[in-house]
Amino acid sequence: MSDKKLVLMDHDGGADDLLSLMMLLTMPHIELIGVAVTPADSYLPFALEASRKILDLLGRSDIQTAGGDLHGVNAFPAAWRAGPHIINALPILLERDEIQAPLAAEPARVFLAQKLKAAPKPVTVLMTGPASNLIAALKAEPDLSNNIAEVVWMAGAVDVAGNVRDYVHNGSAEWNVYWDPPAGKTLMEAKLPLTIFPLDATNHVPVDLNFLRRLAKQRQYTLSDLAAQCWATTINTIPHYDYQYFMWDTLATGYLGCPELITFKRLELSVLADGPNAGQTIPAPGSGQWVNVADKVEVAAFHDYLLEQFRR
Ligand code: AGV
Ligand code: CA
Repeated sequence: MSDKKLVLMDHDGGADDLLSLMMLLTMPHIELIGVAVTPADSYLPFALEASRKILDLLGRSDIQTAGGDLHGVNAFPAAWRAGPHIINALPILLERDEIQAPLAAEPARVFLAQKLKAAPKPVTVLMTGPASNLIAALKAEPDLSNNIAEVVWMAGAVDVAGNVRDYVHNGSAEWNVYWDPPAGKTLMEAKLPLTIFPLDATNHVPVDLNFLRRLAKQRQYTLSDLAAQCWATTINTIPHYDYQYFMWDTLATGYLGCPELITFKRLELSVLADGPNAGQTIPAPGSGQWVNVADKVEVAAFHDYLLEQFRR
C-alpha cells in the first residue's frame, strides 16, 4: 500500500476550486483518488470540463471526475457560476483537442461512496464547496464514516461576518454552508474528524496584486501562467466592494501541504438550518460538535509556498 495520504476532493468549480485542484496535484505526498463536482458556484458542464482539462495538463488523466446531481436550497449568483466557462477558454486549457481524463458514469454522491469503500485505508475528504454530496453518501451508507480519516471543509464564519448577500438573509453565513444549510448542519453534527476553514481564517488571505506580480515573474512555468490567469479572472472583485475574492479554498488545500503555517482552535459549533441566518455557524457550548477551526495564517510564507508549488 502506498504511504501517501489518500484524498478525495469535492469542489464546486470556482476559480479558487480549480486552483486548489492544481495545488493538490503538485503535492508529492498526496494521492488524489477522485474528483467530485458540486454544481454550486459553477454550472456543472463548465466545471467538469475544467477539472478534467487540469487533470490532463498535470499528467493525471487516470483520475476520474464525477458530476453532482444535487442542488442546494439557495442558488449562487449566475455570473459566478459562469466562472469556469472563462477558464476553459484560457489558452493553456485550449491547446489540446480532446479531453482524456474520464468522466465517471455515476453521480458524485455515489462516486464518493464507491471511492471510500474501495480505498485501502481511511481517506481525507477535501471539500471546497457545499457538503451535499458527502452527506448524501453518508445518509445512504452511514458505515462509510469509518473510511474517512478527516474531512477538511472550506466553510463557515465563526467570529466574523458572513459573505452571503441575498434578499432573505442577514449576511451571517458563508456561501458554502448557505447553499445547502441542512447538509451543513448534518455534517457539523456527524461526529467525523472535521477541520474547517471559515472566513475567520481566509479573511487573512485576499487575492492580492503584489502576490500576482510575483507569480507573473515566474510565468515561464506553465502552472504559474495558468494559475495567474485563473486569479486574474477574479480580480474584478478587487478592491473592497462587497465581494472581494479571497484564497478561500486554496488556503484549505494548503493545509494538506503546509499545515505548519496555520494555527487552529478547538470550538464546539453548530449550524442554523433555516431562517434569516440560515447557514450561520454558531458557537454551541455543551450542545455542538468539537471542530478543528483554522484561525491564523502565516501569510507571507503561504504565498511563498504557493509560488513554489506552481513552479512546474
Ligand atoms: O465563500 C467562499 C466560497 C469558496 O469555496 N465560494 C468561493 C470559494 O470557492 C463562494 C464565494 C464567496 N464570494 C464569492 C464566491 C465571489 N465573490 N465570487 C465567487 N464565489
Ligand atoms: Ca468553492
